[in-house]
Amino acid sequence: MRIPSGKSVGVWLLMAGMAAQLGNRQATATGRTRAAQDRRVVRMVAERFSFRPSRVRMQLGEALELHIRSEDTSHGLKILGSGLDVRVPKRGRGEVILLFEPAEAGMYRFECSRLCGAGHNFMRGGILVEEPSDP
Ligand SMILES: [Cu+2]
Repeated sequence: MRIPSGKSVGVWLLMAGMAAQLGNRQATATGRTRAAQDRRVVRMVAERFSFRPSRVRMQLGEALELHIRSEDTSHGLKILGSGLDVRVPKRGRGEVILLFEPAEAGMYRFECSRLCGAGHNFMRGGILVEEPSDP
């Protein structure tokens, strides 16, 4: 398996109130401009011992905005080979938003990076980055 290198990524932690503000701002925007990069928003739930969804697909050239929250204790999400590793706050403490802009197509595996219990090693998934079908 080829491990692609992730590039140009930003991570920021938002508490619930700030996340709502971001949501409002997006809701009042009148569509994206031509120059803006396509952004795919995926909401993910971490709960012992899985991520839902555990598989995400995106196209090269898109930015993936992953909103992750926990339904129990704190978890982590680490995208292997990308240098990205975020802490997912425990239930009720908001969500973490991770921006992933891969430089290459391929399968990016991710896993929980905070020891969360007996099934911790099963908390895994993958982001499939596909070449656009019509370049
Ligand atoms: Cu874990």
